[in-house]
Amino acid sequence: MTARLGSALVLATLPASAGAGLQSAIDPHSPTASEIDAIGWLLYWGAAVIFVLVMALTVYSMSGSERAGRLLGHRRAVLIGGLAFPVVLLSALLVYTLRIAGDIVTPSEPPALRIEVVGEKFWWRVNYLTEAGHVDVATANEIHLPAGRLVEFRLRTTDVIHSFWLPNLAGKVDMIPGRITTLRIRPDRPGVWRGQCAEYCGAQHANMAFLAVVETPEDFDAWLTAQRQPARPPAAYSENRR
Ligand SMILES: [Cu+2]
Repeated sequence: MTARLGSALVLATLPASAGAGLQSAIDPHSPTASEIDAIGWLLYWGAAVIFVLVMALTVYSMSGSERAGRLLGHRRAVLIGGLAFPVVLLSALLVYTLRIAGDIVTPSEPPALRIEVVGEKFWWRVNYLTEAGHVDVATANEIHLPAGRLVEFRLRTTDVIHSFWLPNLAGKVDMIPGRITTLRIRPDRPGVWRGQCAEYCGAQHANMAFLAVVETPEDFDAWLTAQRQPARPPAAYSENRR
């Protein structure tokens, strides 16, 4: 019990920077991920304040003081604390989160690039699309993105439900058989982040991970051009054939 309380206290005092990492929702690197991060911290601190308040009132109610009994046992206290307060607070939170969800889903401008990601058992097929929607270049388990550019992901699956989750850059979006879901991401700077399938999809689900490599737009264009070239056999292979 003491150990659990100790680790809870350590968690509570961690600075926000402690979450910095390869795969972390509290180390956001896109406007969308920053908004989700802000909702997370608001809920975390809001819940912490309400918890402390409720515990303080509980202790006060058990103190045996007559005044506490009069105040907390009054009908008005029950109506305000038990009904009005949660209704007002939860309604405000609903409006706030719906507004952010609207910002995330509604495109503010046309995307600079469209990428189709197909969930397969148990890997990720990544198709870079031309303006006409044809496959330009395809990769597996690695997604290259240009920093500062808005990218639209078209997410689909060929088998079961998977969930595309790249926490440093966006929230998770399900890939549902027979449907195409979309997600828009504007990575803020070059870097490498890790994503994974967030919906149990079978025995190898835990191995269904990918890397997102965010590069400067120039490096990204060079990478895309190189990918369009026919694959060359490795040097060792050509030597063996000689
Ligand atoms: Cu999966």
